[in-house]
Amino acid sequence: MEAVSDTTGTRDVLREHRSKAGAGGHFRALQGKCTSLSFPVRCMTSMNFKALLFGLLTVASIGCSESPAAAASVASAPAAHLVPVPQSAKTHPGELGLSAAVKLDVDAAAPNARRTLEEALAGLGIAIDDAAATRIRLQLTDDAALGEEGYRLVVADDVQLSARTDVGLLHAVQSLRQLLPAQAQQAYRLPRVEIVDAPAYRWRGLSLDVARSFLSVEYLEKTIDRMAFFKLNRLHLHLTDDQGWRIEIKRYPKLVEIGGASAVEGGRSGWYTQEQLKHLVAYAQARGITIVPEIDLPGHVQAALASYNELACDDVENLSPYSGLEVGFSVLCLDKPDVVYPFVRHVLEEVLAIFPSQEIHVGGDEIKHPLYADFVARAAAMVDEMGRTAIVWEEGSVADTKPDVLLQLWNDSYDIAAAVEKGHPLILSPCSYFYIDHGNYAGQPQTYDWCRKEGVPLARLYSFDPAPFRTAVGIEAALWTELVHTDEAADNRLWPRLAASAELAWSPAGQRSYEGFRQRMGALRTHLDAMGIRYHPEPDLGWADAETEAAAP
Ligand code: TNX
Repeated sequence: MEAVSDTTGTRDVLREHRSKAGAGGHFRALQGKCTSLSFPVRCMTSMNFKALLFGLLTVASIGCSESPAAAASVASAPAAHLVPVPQSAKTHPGELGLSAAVKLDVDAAAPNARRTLEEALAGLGIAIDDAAATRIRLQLTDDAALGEEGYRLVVADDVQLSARTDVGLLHAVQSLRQLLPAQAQQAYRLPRVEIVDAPAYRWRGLSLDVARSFLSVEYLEKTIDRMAFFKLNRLHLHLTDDQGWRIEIKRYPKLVEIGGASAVEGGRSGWYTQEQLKHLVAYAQARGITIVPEIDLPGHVQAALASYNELACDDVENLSPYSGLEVGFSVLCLDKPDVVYPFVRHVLEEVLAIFPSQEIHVGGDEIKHPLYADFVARAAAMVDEMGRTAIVWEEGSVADTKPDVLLQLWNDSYDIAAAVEKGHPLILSPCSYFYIDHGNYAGQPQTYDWCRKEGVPLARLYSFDPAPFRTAVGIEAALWTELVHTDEAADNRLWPRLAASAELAWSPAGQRSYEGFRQRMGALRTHLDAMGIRYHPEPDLGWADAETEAAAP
């Protein structure tokens, strides 16, 4: 049973769960409350821009064009529609024509940028030919101002992309893709632009819950490609929960044999082999994305308890797999440290051997237990000893951890001030903006509304301001899958909202405006179509005509 709150809710839950105990059965009830109200949240009333939209869409020019004269003179030239909007962009008169072939000149130390560019050109039917008139140059430079991920993109008489790293060049290539059409054409026209760009935040993420309902490796690959197009760089996989355990742990094979075979009711079961996960890690890395694994502990562990009953406190056998929607009822038996901590260590050792990510998520949400803070401190210290840095959900701020432990904020009103004072970096996922299991519009079928009863429409998400969070490292949208059981439904919840989230994390506040985003994103629709995305038919972008079956689970 869940108490639905008003505009920006906290997750007040009375969770009741029935689990079988031997021949009989018992009930456990636990009252949890995600607490306290101190952080101010901007509650925008839902806006309706439909009437304005089509007029605005016709005014197609780059959001940050610097000179009015240049803007006027490029009126007939192709427009630069970029999402996220770059830090700075100057448009110049005229255009650069590209024909059937280009000459490539690529620094050997940028293999990922090269491959991405070659694939993009091949997709457009543009050949690579040393004798071609126009050159595209990818160059590593030592311009410290660009940072690790920044880049310059200049379209003049040829196309010059430069950056300090392969990742920076990858981002430059993605911008070039956005300047080009999505489909092959006879000839191409590029606007003459000079872009200097770098991200506002180093953490630009998506959290995907593959535990409630499984998502295939193929779907994750597609999602990685699409994320890269918008310069997102962290894919957080919520690999374990009550309803399923999705990561093979060789030392504990029953975790996937039993825990991988269940799912939320109506959802998909399944699990990933370690080989598949290593493949995904490499696939993502080649696209500038780090996969961040989460093993949710010490709660949300029914799938683990069902697999290895000795991890539970009760002297029971055959703890059953769980397929309901409740949360907060299962916990590792913290009164048996000799059982629990070796288990946690062994699991983490295998997880770390698969995922090179510096940050490793150990969960820590929605559990009340006298030994909770002790557990979080020990788990975070374990990760630290293994040379990595722990992430825990906001509740973990009660634990005595090193200040470099990252906290992931998810209740808008959680009192995080003391943790910020201690210096903890924050990943921002306040639910009334970034829980995209909530509706694209109020009342969307198969969506939650416990955090915000009007759902999380595109305009609402875009209105978030990360600036007040002094220690924020970035933003992460979260797609929980209790109610998302197909790839189509996942696409519908993710897009276009994930692109808005990418812009908030990448672009400086001074360049952002919802009107500008609507124009630029509206113009990228053909790219989303080309990528096969089953996006929400978002009226604010003029996409209401899009066919969708995705309201279904
Ligand atoms: C809260 S956010 C949860 C998840 C649910 C989600 C549903 C968090 C740390 N816990 O377990 O899936 O709400 O919106």
